[in-house]
Amino acid sequence: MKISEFGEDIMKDSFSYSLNRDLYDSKYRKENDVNDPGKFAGISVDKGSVVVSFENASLKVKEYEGNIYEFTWFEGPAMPLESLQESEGFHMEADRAVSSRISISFADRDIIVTGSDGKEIERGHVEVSGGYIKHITSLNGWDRLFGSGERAFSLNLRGQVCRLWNHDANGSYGPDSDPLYLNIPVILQEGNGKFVMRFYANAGDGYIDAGYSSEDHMMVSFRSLPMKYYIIIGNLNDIYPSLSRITGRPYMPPEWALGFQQSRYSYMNDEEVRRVIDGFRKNGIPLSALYLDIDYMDGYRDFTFNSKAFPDMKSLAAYASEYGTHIITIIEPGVKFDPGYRIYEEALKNRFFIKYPDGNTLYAPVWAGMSAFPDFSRPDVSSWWGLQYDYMLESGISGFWHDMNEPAIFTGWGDNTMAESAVQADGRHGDIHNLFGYYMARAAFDHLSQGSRPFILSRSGWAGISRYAWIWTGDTETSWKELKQNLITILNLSMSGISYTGCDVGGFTGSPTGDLFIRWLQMGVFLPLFRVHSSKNTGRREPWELGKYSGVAAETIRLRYRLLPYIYTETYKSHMTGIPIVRPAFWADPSDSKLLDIDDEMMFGNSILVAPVMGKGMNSRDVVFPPGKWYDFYDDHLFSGKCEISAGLEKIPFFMAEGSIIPVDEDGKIAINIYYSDHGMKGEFYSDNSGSDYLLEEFSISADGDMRWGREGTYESRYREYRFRLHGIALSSVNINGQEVPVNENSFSAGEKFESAKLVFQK
Ligand code: MIG
Repeated sequence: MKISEFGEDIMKDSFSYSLNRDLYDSKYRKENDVNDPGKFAGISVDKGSVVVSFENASLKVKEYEGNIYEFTWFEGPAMPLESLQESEGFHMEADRAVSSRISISFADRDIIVTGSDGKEIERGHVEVSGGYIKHITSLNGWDRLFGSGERAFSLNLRGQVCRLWNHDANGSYGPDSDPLYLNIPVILQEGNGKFVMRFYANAGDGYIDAGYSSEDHMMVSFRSLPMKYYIIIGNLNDIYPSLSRITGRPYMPPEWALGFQQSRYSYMNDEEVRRVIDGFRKNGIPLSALYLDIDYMDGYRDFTFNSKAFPDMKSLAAYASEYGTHIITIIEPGVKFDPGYRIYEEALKNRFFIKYPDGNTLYAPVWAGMSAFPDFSRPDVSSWWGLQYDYMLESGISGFWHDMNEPAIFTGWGDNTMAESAVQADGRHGDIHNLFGYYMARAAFDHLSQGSRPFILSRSGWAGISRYAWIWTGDTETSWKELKQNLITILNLSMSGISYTGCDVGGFTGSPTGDLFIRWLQMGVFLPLFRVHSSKNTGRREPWELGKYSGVAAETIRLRYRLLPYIYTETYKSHMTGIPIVRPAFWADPSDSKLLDIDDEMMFGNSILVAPVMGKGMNSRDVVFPPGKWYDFYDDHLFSGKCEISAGLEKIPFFMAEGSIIPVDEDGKIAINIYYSDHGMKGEFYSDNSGSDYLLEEFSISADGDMRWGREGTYESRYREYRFRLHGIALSSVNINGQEVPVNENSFSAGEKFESAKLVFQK
């Protein structure tokens, strides 16, 4: 946002805030009081933990269940992490500390971590220099690096410098912009198909220098403490569950959140919202959520409605809900300075706002003008904040969109966020800056989850944000380049352990051409968050406003709803395991080196490979397939290796892995799609009552047709009749409990659930 776009008051406020910030930050500058660890003094084991002593430091290494190793050099502000289960631990063997899976030794200046196979996992040291405390580890020439949160870089981050400082991109960004809204100190290192993950439990300012300054080193530096990191080893399917043991597992969202969501900055009033909902209804396009951006508020005051534009929110929400549409409102972290405004008065009286070190409340301009910011790191402030959502719920609002929570501040010059010297309960703002949005999401979640499952969409966050909220990639440009970039950015968010991700379909800032919009929408079908959003002064993007592209847009959105049973099942699996829903193609087989650099394909859950078309006028593209055979969704054509796939505008190249079983909604009926493989087939279908009553159905079929249908839980799904559809092989007959059942169009139906069946294939 350019400052000149605001009125004079905000300009004045921006300058006065910037001045204050600079005065406080220089007066209360923080001297880094950490010394370099200095000379090595010895290594020993104390109650199973390794202690490596240095002149000025003592490193403690603990082993936890899940192949997790915690390295603590210096403690600092508390981080929101789970408590871990200690495992057997270490003992000394000569000059090495040894556990059942790794050993730790010291040589030259480095701590060396070696696997039980004798291979080196890490070689590195910690040093303090230039005001930063740094962890420096060796890289091999071929190592790749992934993760680090929201990054507008290449998929492999090797050679980049990534700043860890949550930052508002100010209205628009494209490739290479850094830092962005959501930084995560998680980095996945790959070498020869083997992985090491590092997670730095630090929420202050820092950098991941991914082999930029020194080609054969990675350097992770922070300006503040703690210097504490976790190393996780194993394969990808073990590493992500372990990461989520530390940072918390993704929560289980409501099913509607996975439907199509329409947004715009802004739907201005009651009438416009009704018109949009009517449009979806008339065109027979489902709509799960509609967003109200900042203009719904009374003068940008949180938890208020502009009563002229929205005189009766309750009846509007009821109207939307008849069509299955949930209304979501934006919420800002800044509370307007406005004597007489209840929220402001309460927070002021209770001393809930963040202050400068001298005790003065920190005021800074945002949309509402001068505002103060609740200290969400405090439990009492968070509970009070959570209660404010009740008024919104009572008004019929069912989800919340946390914007500007880096926090973003309008400044005259300098960094567009909160003064580093500001004081929060958990520490100096600068030292826990990257947790601001995370704590705001936690405050809302903790209250809202006492009712039904919450939906919170947050722009900022930190490691483990999916336990509370969804995220999107913010204000991305409208361009083909940025469409491609969004996929890469989301893949690196996944590799940072984030499950619920998405982007503004069509880009935030411009008016996409019809084909760009359709291609973006098609990619959106395969992102957890499927949401169209755009800035002011952009062309309309409701599906019926797209002229000759309207039909394809409607079909694309309907496709998402067909896939919902599969998507919900994959969401449940992610919730249970911590494994992200969207994954890079190499997830399917990291030992296949040709997959490691593929940045224009993705796995959507376990069974679907997607190769979005992301170029102007493109009607086909090359697809590199992970090992095994892949079924074309549209015609069951089998692919493997590398193939050119034709894809006119109405077609999305996406493929089902052989051997998978995929539940799909067919006009309100459930179809269990079985993709034949001579290694056997299996898959799941999860459904629930939006609460704790659930049903997890597990299907498995051997290559010669012995079928089992297992179930866990008691939920009676809304689907009565199940249709089983065979792909890739002709079905001759089916026998359930000694009875022959009819086969037609290579499928059979079951009105009642069975335990086992015999399928006879025509091989
Ligand atoms: O300063 O609320 O990223 O999605 O439409 C811009 C207005 C504030 C930024 C968000 C964008 C939203 C916009 N907001």
